[in-house]
Amino acid sequence: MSTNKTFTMIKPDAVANGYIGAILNDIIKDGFQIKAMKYIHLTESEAGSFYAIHKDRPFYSELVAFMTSGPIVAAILEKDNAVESFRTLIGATDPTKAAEGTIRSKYANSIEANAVHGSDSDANAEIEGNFFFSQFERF
Ligand code: DGI
Repeated sequence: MSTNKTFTMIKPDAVANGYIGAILNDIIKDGFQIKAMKYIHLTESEAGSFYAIHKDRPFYSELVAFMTSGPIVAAILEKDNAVESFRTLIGATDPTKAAEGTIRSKYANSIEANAVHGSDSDANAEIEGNFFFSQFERF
């Protein structure tokens, strides 16, 4: 994956609250193109592997439980400067600290149930996109 790609998930809270359409609309209106997308319910093992980087943090088991509590939408997105641009669009991890108008400020409930994931580096965008999608699932 080149540097104009990022990876996102619409998390179980936002899916359960009916925000899939609104969030995708915000993403597309901001100039991102969807290169791959799927609607899935992660297993504990899949969520545990995806968040393995956080396995020593105190909230790891709660995070895995939350991410397996319902279906998610996973997607690869393309735009110039995608990683940074998407982090700006979603806002801070804690929605009470997220700038007004950002996706997390509009749709998130808490620091854990924070509506969306966005890769934090080009290297992680590639790893995360490869975790979910084969080459035949990309456009
Ligand atoms: O890159 P981010 O998703 O903005 O944030 P991160 O990489 O620091 O953390 C990954 C996810 O872990 C985050 O989206 C929600 C969860 N998380 C982060 N900090 C906390 C947390 N969950 C709980 N319960 N408490 C935290 O302090």
